[in-house]
Amino acid sequence: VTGKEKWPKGEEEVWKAGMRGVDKDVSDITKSFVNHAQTSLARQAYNLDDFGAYEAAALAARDDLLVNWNETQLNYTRKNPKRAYYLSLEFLMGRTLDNALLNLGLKGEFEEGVKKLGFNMEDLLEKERDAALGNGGLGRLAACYLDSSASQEIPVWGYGLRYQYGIFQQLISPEGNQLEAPDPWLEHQNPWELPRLDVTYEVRFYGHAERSSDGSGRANWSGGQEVMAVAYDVMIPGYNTKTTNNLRLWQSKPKRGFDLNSFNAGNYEAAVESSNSAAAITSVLYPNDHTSTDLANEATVGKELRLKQQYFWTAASLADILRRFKNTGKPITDFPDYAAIQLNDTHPTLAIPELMRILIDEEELSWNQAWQIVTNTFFYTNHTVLPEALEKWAVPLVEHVLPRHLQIIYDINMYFLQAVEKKFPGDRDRLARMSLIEEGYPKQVRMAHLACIGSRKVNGVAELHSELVRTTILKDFVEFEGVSKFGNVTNGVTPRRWLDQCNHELSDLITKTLKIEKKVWLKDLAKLEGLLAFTEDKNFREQWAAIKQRNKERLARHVQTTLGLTVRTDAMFDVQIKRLHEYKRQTLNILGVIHRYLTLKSMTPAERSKCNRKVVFFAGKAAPAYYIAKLTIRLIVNVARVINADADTKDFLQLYFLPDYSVSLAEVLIPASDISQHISTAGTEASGTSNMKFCLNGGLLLGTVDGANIEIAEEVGENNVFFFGHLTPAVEDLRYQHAYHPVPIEQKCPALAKVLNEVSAGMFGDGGVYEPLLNTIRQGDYYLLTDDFDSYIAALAMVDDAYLDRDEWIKKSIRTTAKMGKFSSDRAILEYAESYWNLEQTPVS
Ligand code: T68
Repeated sequence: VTGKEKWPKGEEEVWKAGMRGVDKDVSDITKSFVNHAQTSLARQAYNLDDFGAYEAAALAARDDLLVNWNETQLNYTRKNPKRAYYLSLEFLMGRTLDNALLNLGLKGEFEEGVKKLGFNMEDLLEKERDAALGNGGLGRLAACYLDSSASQEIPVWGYGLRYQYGIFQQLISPEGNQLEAPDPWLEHQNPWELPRLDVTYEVRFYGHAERSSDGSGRANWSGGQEVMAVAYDVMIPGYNTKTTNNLRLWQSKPKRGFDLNSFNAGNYEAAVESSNSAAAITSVLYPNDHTSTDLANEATVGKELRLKQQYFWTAASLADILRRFKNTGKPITDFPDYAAIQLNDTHPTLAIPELMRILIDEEELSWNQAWQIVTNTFFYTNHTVLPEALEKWAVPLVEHVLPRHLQIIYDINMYFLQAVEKKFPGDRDRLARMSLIEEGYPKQVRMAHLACIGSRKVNGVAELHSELVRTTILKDFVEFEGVSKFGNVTNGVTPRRWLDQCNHELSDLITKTLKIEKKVWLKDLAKLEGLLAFTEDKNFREQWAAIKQRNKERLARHVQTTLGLTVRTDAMFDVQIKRLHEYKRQTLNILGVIHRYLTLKSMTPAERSKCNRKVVFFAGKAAPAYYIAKLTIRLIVNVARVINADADTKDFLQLYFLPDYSVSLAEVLIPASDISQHISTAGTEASGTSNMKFCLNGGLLLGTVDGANIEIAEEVGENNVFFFGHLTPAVEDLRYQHAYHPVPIEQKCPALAKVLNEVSAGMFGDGGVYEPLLNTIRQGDYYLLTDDFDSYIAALAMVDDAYLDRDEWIKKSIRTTAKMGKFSSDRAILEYAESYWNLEQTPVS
């Protein structure tokens, strides 16, 4: 298809007369809305409630998206540019309607339209459920990158899984325990997806792999279970452009409905068994982040299902990518010139042996030809250096589920170790360290090593993290392959969702102040720097502060309506929201809160009256099997109960744990924060992305010298952030001290000892319950709370001091937002496109 060809079928005029464009007028929009209410939803003015109205608005918007989506895909087919494929097991999209209307440029028109029909847009937006197909930062990053790819007109497709159940819904029991409930997000029809029931692939599991005896290295893999992958497409509109990219999610279904033999024999359970097992593959998102499958304490069947998810998804995605490539008629050796495949962490690493399998067994290429193609196609992003989070798969399990792939992995390993041996003769330790197979019972496949050697380039997600990748987990690989393969792309966030949508008042003020059109600066975020010229403008500062205040009131209303609790808004809002994990040190924060409480209690009323008022918010989910993380939630909830009820202190300190953290909750919390906490043990948080979101919204940052905090401080200046704690190079020594020369806490950190003792003694309910949590600090203290506690408390005091000078605080807030240009995901995605994938912007013409 070139664009110059003759009209393919029928009469061009008749076709064209039937085609619609994007509805731009309010009257077209209301018409489309009413049409959908009437014919898609079978409702009218008499029985259309807010949820139905949301659905009608969504269907109207969807029609507009589809117009652009069709044009974009046709444009790509015609121009056939090189494309990138972003393989991610998680896409944490949140809600879609508001973003779709923003990107289409139709927010105002839709608002006006639904108003004419008797609805309020804000209420309708609230009716949409989050698409929560992710755990945390990694999944949300994927969503931001899709938004930026489309906005920057870069041909990127996402590939993921269509889970029936996303991340669990978090409930908090009266005792303060996290309970998990299913998230049936597909209960209602999902207007944002397009089922492609005709786009299907067969995926095989188990069976036998027999190597051919002709010396070709090929093998025949047969038998086992065959499952179908069905495509569901999600439209990804760019901001202020026609470009609307695609996210393809795979759903599993049985190859045959049911087993007729068993059915006819009257054995109905056996008849549907295989179809149940096929459907199970995409039924649920795994809720473990940063936890190896071992540590998550899963039964063997659980691990097998996760492995099957990974293979199912990579096999279907690769088959689809190859089919698209083959349609162009180019020789297979050209594949890397037309496709770059980005591996979002090691989860899609099976794509490497899978592509080898296809090229060798099906395309009949030689090993070297195949390896050449593979290593020019893949790119690998690492998101963690925590040893326990590096993915490994037991060899016997891989052999059972994917017998041919295990053969290929062993062959890759053999050729690889031969090359290492050649470069470093006789260095057996090195071979053992670098091998794809870790010795032990059972042996395990090291997925990060496989991803590394099978990729063209490897990157970390912030400067410090990328340096740690080069000097720790992949050090040997840098020595073997050269440092130029190992780069950095600092993460970014989309300013559309994380500034304009979640904080439109601030966005409007910025537009008015800079006198630059919103559609310009939202795609060129460095323009925010222009705000620096206004820090001395009193009137501007007042408007800035007033918006922050209204955002706090919006959050307070949200807490009032959802939890029935009254939050005071004449206080500093201090927020820590992220997955619960020991390395992120929510424990440090809650112990700091207790310390503040004890200090307030010890004061006279007169002394107290000079203190800052402060409200502390926590939110985040713990992996269901992560006992210590769940205990931390319980402690926070019970400390909140005591503190919020204490008449002496409650005017000065309030504490809330907001249940069921989500993208939508983040959109309310982030704009309301005065200070947010990013306090991981140095060297453990790869990047963090919420730190960027808070700062973009004028919240100041309290953090350790870790991840992207460092680059944020470089941008905004160290006097505008609050840093504390030991630095990365000290961590190893400190851990050694804890292990071999422990000093009692009473001696090392009396302030912390006092806090721990109060918890043990039952100040927040049965102290015994918390002993396992407190013991992680008393014994071993792997995350160095006793080392950082004093400097943490000192940093909190500096935050208090700074907040007392409100005018200076507002200036810091403005300076922070002004210097956030670097952290747009547009910048990040352009770096990937230029320095990694070698892609060009391909606007719809
Ligand atoms: C996060 N990783 C990093 N992992 O922790 C964070 N892991 O520093 C970084 O900013 C972010 O990635 C984006 O780069 C994760 O979120 C997971 O969620 C995860 C999920 C499954 C298995 C392992």
